[in-house]
Amino acid sequence: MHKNLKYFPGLLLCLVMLMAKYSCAQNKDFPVDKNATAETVNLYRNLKNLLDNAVMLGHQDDLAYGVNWKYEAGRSDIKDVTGDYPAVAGFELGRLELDEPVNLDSVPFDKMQLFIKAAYKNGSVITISWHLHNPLTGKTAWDPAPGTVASILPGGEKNTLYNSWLNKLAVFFQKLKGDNGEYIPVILRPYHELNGSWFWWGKNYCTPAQIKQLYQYTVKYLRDTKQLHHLLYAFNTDKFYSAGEYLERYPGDDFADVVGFDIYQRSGNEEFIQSADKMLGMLDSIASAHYKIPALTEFGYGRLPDSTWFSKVLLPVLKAHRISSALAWRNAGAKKDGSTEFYVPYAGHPSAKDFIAFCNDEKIWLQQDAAKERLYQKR
Ligand code: BMA
Repeated sequence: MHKNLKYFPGLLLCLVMLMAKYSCAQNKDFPVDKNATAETVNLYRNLKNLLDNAVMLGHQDDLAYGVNWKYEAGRSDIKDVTGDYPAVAGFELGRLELDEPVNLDSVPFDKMQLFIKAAYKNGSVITISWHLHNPLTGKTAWDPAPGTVASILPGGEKNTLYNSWLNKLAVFFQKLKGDNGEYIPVILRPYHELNGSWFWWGKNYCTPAQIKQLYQYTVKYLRDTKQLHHLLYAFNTDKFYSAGEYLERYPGDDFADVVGFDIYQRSGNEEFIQSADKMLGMLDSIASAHYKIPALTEFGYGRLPDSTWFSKVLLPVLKAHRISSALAWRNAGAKKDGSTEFYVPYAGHPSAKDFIAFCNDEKIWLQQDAAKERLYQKR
């Protein structure tokens, strides 16, 4: 053997280790779409880098309507109260799959396009949920017919129908462009609250393997078949009690950029503080271990019965953890069924003053704070 050859196996091993380290570092620093647009990669990296500094406050349908108003240009309940818009704008695509002009909460899809463009232009983050109809029964997302998930997977009787629904989503996403023709990045959070059992994709109606396959299939279809490269993907459960439960239906690190959960207060403050604190702690550990962005993907205390809830209950728990954003659910106001729904105060509400104090905390960011960071640009 040539005397130098004896070093060859060692050198080879070093090379393989270096390559593995490099590719791992790249994966940690890159969204699951390796062809993501520059703005999408920048958003992903900036959100990660800001984890120690900020919790971006979000609100579902913020620009569309609030309590006692609908579609008034530039209006927002959060802006009415604080003078600024939220840093995260949440929207919902349910019924786009049915070719309807308005979503399940009566927001016209053409108006939604304009709201998204306005929020992006002002520096906010866009996130979109999808309460899609049940493709097997033709009823709503809340029709939990067993076998629905299996029916839309490849080989299932509704797979072609499901693909046609994804095609419609793709058309909507392709129309989202900024002033320079760049695609507007969107954090899509399909199949949310999947450890609950109220939607047809819930845990009592499909196996972990089936929902993981569906999640992976959906990402691959939008990313690879439809060639959409401006989407980040958020995986999110409802309330959970252990990391094992959280990860039971997780599609894997190659299919999620954001990890989150939804939480609503339904009883006392102490109970909420304890469970939110525990879940945020577990989420932070999971996100760190998997190199993902942790987010509170939905939260709320319906109709705000406690006028100091934001500063006394929510703020301390949020500040105790690393959490990229927190999205308050929608201010629907009076609904057709006679109920009233809202999660952030509107002008004149008894919680308004406390909400201003909450938003004034240096860790809670609204749109102007987010805009200063130029989230879509390279830092
Ligand atoms: C629920 C409620 C419903 C709404 C649905 C989808 O939490 O707000 O009124 O239709 O979300 O947005």
